[in-house]
Amino acid sequence: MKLKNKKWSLDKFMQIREEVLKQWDTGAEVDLEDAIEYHKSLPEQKDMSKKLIEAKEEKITLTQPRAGVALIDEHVELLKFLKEEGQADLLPTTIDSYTRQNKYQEAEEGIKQSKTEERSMLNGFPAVNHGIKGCRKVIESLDAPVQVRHGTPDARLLAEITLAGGFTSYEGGGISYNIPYAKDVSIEKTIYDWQYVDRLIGYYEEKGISINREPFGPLTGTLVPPSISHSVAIIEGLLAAEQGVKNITLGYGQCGNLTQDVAAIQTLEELAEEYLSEYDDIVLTTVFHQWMGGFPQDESQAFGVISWGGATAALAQATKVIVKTPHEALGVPTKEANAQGLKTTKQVVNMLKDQHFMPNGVLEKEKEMIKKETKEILNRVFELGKGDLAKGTVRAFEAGVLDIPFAPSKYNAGNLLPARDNNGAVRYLNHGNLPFSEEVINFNKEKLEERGKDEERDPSFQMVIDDIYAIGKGMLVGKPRT
Ligand code: 8ZB
Repeated sequence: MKLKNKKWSLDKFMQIREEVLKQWDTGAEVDLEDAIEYHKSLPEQKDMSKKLIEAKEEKITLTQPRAGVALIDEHVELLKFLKEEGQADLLPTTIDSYTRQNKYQEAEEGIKQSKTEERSMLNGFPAVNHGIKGCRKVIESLDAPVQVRHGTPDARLLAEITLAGGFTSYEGGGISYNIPYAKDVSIEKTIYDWQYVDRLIGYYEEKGISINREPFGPLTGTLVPPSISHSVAIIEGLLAAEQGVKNITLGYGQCGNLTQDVAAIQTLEELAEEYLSEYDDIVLTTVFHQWMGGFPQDESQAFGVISWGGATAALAQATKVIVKTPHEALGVPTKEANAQGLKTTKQVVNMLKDQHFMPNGVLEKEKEMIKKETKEILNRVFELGKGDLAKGTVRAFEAGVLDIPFAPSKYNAGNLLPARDNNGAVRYLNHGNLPFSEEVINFNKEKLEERGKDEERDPSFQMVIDDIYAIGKGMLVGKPRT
């Protein structure tokens, strides 16, 4: 395996870059020196890294939606509305599915059709096709930092164009944008391709431009135990830091139990600080994702789910919260529905900003177990790589030491079975090949037995199924009698 966790030389980066920029004709427009100058000319309020550092210092939780449409003017109008009407603190640009699969010809067709039909025929903004000029028009029209949000296994050209276009934050990673999104792309390839993205951002950083990087925390979004998503987030944070990235936001998707979710955000930051301490000048922040699983169709019920996510994010003191909309069960939301989700969240976050979740025995125990589980996983990953995290990650997926529930990728073992305990916290019903100690195994087992007793059934796969469908029925835990 030639993959290794070592900062790429500028020569190696520049050599591969030549090929990357040829993947679509807008690649030829990218000039790094011009891009650096452009970023230097942007006002401070468009700088994601700065905004996040301020929020972390002030201990406030910023709101951010998801949004993207096919055409530039309509996209600007949408984002302006979310900022003004929805009071969004940070803005996104969600990229369309063709671009995520590097199908730029199809994206071009989508742009043409959107113009004739006078409505968006793509489920996001095709940034590669719009090129640097198109991206800069978006950035210049808005008065907030804008992040690229996507789901792209090979996101190299997209990064070149959007960063040169003035975006100041880039989501994704070699694991988090592969295993939940692709069926047959190897983890070795995506880690390599994301080293390129991180090296590009490392280059900007060397020139004084700090681009924020955010691994995609929630993974498959349903019943992902915190120690799984923490392991992936910390690995991607470390791989990014090695390539010179400095401003890192690690994410976690709401599981639904308040204590577990607060413990998860706190341990994510504490663990990451520990693991990343070998790198200088890293700034770490956190992002809490409102409920990423199935949503109730009913809009009032959806607002309940959204509010609970907002409340948890605020009590956990996450640096930002990614907001859902009352249209979640239906597909891409209207701008009005998107603003409603934002305003609901802002209301709750504001009401809770002076309240903290007080440490208590239960929170401390939860934190202790998340840390233990995560460290047991990461220790084995390092061992498998003989100290090299990139190699270790590839081997860990082969061995099922890293395993993400409900993922489509054939490079994922898929042996894990998570289920909720009696309080709704996500536990390991079956830990597959995860390298857990007796203590961790027994802790999870006892928690699930407690639920089994209450429900007069043995913990089994039926619980997993019931839990997946519970929220659609208005519940968190899939209890048979409710
Ligand atoms: C992994 C992210 C899934 C979430 C939302 C989905 C879901 C996707 C768009 C969007 C607004 C878009 N999402 N594309 N929301 N505009 N173009 O991302 O609804 O919540």
